[in-house]
Amino acid sequence: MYLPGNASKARLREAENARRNRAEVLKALADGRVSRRDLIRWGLFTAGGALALKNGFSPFARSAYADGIPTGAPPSPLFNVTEFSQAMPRFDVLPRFPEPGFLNPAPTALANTTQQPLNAALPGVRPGDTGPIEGRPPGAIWAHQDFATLPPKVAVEVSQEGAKTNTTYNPGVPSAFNSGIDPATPIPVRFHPGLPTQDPLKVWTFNGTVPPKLLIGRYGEPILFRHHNKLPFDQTQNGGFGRHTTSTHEHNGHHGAENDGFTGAFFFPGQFYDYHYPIVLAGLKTINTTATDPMAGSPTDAGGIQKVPGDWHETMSTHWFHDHMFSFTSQNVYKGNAGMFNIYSALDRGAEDIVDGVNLRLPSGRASVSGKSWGNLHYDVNLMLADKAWDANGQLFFDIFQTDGFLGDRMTVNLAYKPYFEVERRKYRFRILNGAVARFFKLALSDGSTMIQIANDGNLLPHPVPLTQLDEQGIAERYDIVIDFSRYTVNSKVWLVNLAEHQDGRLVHQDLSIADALSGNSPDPCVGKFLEFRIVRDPAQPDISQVPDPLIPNPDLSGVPVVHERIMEFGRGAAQTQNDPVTSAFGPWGIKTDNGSLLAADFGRVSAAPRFGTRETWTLRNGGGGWDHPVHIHFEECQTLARDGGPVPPWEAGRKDVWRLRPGGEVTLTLQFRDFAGMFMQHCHNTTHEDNAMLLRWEIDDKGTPFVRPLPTPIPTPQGVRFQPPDEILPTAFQP
Ligand SMILES: [Cu+2]
Repeated sequence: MYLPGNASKARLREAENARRNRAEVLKALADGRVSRRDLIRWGLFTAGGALALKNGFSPFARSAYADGIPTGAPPSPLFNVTEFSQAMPRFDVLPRFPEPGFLNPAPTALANTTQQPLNAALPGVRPGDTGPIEGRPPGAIWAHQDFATLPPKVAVEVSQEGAKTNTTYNPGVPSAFNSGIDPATPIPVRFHPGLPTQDPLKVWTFNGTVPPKLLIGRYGEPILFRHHNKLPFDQTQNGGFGRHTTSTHEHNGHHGAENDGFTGAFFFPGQFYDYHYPIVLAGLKTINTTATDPMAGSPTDAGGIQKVPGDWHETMSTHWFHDHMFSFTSQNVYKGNAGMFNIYSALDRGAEDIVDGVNLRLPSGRASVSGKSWGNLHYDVNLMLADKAWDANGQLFFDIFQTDGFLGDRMTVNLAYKPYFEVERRKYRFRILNGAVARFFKLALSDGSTMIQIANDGNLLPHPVPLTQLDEQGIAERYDIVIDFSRYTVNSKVWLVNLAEHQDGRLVHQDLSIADALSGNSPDPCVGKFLEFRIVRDPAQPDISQVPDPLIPNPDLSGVPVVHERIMEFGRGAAQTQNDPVTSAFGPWGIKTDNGSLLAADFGRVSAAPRFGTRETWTLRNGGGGWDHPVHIHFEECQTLARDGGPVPPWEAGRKDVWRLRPGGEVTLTLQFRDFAGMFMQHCHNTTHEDNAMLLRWEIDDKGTPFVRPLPTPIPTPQGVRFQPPDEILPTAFQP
């Protein structure tokens, strides 16, 4: 896909011209000046949605300069920057404030529909129009569920905005634990100090700044996450890609759908959206309802445990949050709309020196040193992996015409190009997020030594799993691992290495050996070393952290009957049965539900509607062998029952929310529908596939008043959200 840096000048020029041409068309498409139908008519897209093989346009068309070789894309210029020459910044911890009292206006159970004048640059706005200050759909169905019983105690206020310099960086640790970075030094948005600063229209992040943001929370302490949209009012002011509307998904929160970032519940520049994250253990309304189980708890500031209702086996640890804008998720997440969320519990305390028989004492830091009884980050490090590309000017570049899945050619960790990170000779926990658009990773240490996987997606595993290579990690999957650096000497180095070689965004082409990945011979520039660990000193105190076994056993579902089974098959060549201009997407990708037709996404279509309070079994099947799909189910952590009809490997044996189906593969899982209700989603988390229509809506809507069967579809406009009946209800949606 990407040409090597030593390709001939003619070929590089040819590839750059093709890329410019694609960028022109993408800009026109993003501006709304042309439609996908126009592109098909012009012969640039095939009817199936693939990029036509036109010379001078497609990176896959044959080069005029080399027989049988694709044009390719020009490599992202490095401006003489070398790898491992910048420190990796830790995440930027979002400030937390006591609520009520902080947010103005105060958050409300129903959406705040106070009117404001609208900016005339917003789409469809006439002079004098007004619209609501909050973009959340109005009325009882989209009210915060259990807002009175689980009122917000903490306020976090963020904005979506264009790139600007960070003058308030808070890594949450002293600079000795952040490779010596002085947080008082202003940080412009750039992938390396030697690379150009990003234009405000090219990169849109939380608060407009880097490093990426870390939300800190604990059970029993609901957070009101107020998200302001400060993106340009004019949707053509997008630097060539990205949509100025957004919907924020807290992946994988157990809460009402009004807080889930439903793809059709997006909001406009000038508005905010209040997301209420109750942070509760699943089962809170049926299990341990009086909060007597000592294992089900939240860390108190005094170092003790405040008991909470629910099933402690449902405790979660590592989430992330990101844009879920219908048809624009890949562009918006790639542009910077992604953060991480660490959730602390009695079990996963973030204080390794608290010994009470409940705390697992995972690597984090000592309360007795920091004075913080929970949430210590000294030895608990978030890593967001993402492949990026930039143009000849060093500005972020995206290519929607790679409908197989967009691949970048430069590896970043926490949005820094191939950085280093200083560590002590002791155990560390790394919470690794695959934040790519379409790339899978497969990680190993350069010396082939052992890592211990302790969590998969948001959840600690039943047992820790020692591995010399992690499994392939799909987009949106989180792997928490522990690395013990005490086996290295001070001043030595070891690297994290990516073994998964891609040729395109369809699937991993091959998993290389560590030696082959390190050889530099792979044509994929994102294979090989990408993060350098520098072992710089002994720890000031002995390492008393632990990796106990067991960690968190799976919830026992033996007493919960399975009332229904569903099959979702993911494939290419989908049909769109709807003409709804707002809710329907086009593209080659789709989902077949219960052996029906392969359908392209329509968020007005109800594909499944399980009954509140029940349990079902779903089989997710890959309809083809030439693709992999990391499929995400919102809302409820699922237990994987089988992979390809056989046993589940130990690193997938816990609860999960994303499954790689693998080519021709399938997984069977079981999930419950409880505590909250509303409309949720299931989709491929290769966000290129998702945006090109591999997404469906499912809902829990028979909870009683105010829910109705089926739920009306929200249609956001700057003047307010209107509702319409579902476009379609699949025949098996409400069965039995
Ligand atoms: Cu996919």
